[in-house]
Amino acid sequence: MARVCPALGLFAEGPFVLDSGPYVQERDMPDTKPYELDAFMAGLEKRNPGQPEFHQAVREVAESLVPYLNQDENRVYRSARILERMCEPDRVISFRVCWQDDDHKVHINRGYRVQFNNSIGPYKGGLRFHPSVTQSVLKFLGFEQTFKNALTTLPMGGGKGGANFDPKGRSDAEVMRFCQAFMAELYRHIGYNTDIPAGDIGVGAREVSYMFGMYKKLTGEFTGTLTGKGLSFGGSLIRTEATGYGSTYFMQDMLETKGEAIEGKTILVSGSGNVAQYTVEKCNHLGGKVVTLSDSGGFIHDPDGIDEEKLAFIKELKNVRRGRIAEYTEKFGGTFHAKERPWAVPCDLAFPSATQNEISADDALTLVKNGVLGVSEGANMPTEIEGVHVFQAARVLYAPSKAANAGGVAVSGLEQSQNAMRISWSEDEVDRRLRDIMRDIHAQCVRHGQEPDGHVCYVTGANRAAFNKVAAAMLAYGVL
Ligand code: NDP
Ligand code: 2IT
Repeated sequence: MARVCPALGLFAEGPFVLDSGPYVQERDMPDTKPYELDAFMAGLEKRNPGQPEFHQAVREVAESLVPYLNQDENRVYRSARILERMCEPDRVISFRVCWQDDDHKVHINRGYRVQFNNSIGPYKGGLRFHPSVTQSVLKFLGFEQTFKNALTTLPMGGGKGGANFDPKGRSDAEVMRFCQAFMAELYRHIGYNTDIPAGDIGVGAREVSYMFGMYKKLTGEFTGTLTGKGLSFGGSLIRTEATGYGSTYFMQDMLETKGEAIEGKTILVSGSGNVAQYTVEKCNHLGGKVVTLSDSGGFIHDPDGIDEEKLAFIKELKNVRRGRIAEYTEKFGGTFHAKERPWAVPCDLAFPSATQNEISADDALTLVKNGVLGVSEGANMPTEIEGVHVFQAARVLYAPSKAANAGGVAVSGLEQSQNAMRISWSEDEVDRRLRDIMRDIHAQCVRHGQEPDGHVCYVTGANRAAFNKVAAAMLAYGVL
């Protein structure tokens, strides 16, 4: 009887024993037909009609995994249909959110929580409030989150949620009423051992605080069920900074493999929210020069660089006054490019940090033509799949979002640990742990993504490393 080790390869005889007991024998692997990518995707698209973002996220993963799973030593995964199971969320919860605006007008939004996969820990992932939120968007985000969270080395499953609510132009009181109405339904589905939401686009400290307050009131319990909380009620130092810092740390690690550094580099950042702001801050600390930022109205280009003083203005503009990026040029000069993205500005490094599909294949070609060295994705899935192929073909140091932006959820995991222990770590302690986690994710990508000639495909590396971890747990549980 051949024994099969999913992560380590095929052994000579005897059943393969996972860490804790269950084993898989040849007779239990009846169905080991190799995958064919297009047929696999056609099936997925048929089962999930009208969900293009979800299709795109699965395709990017399947491109890395199909050749891997078709290796003979990995037939145990094929037989157990782990990939198919990973593409089906555990459940999708959808609910009505009713609230009144300041003029007493009644509004109805749709709220969701996609609990994607809890094989290696409770569901964990952010909430997005944006008019573009659909089930497809949240399924793509929940699917990605499962892989991302596995890479962090922390025990977190994948989930995502949100609503098609547009916070733009809404008063604090309206945002508060929306958050409370949203939580009045969501609270029954979450908990510190089941599902732990956090922020994402349109959900920052203000919204997490309103939601946490409502959760606490409804349950009568003070637990760490949301992360990204305020520092006086269980939040972690460095959580606000973590995604931007983490994506910059990842770029540092990629550059180091080529004997390069961030110092002296010209850098494009898109977005101007949480992730973008702290990417600029860390790049500045490391001696880089960031020359762009953007919002949905367009981008600003400041060839002199967005230094600390200018960044302080951006933080006040975006986090307090909630104004438009165009205002930057009125104060500091430079140019504003309405309805454009920054990718045609010549640069060494790019940090897309706004939203999905903000880099097309043409944008990627322009970046490559201009000699871009590295791309680190602060946003989730900011590059269209054809753009990913451009970066891969040009052998750019290209970090896909599930590796590059995992620092945010990693520090959320550290916030949960601190809440469970009822202690608070210092800024240095959390930042040191974040740095170590990002280094570890980089090492996992190298281990699983290095090609025979030494080139590292971070897409392959991230997808295979994360798959191995989640798949081992799913295999151990049997057919569920
Ligand atoms: P914020 O809400 O703080 O900022 C979002 C920024 O992106 C704003 O500048 C916004 O501009 C811009 N943006 C949003 N949607 C669009 C759009 N459709 N077109 C153009 N610009 C757009 O969100 P975050 O900074 O938290 O999130 C940014 C990205 O990072 C997202 O992809 C998110 O999923 C990802 N991410 C966030 C993490 C976190 O910890 N916050 C962790 C990991 C990933 P405008 O104000 O005009 O809408
Ligand atoms: O996409 C992401 O990883 C986040 N929005 C952060 C999730 C979290 O739970 O901190």
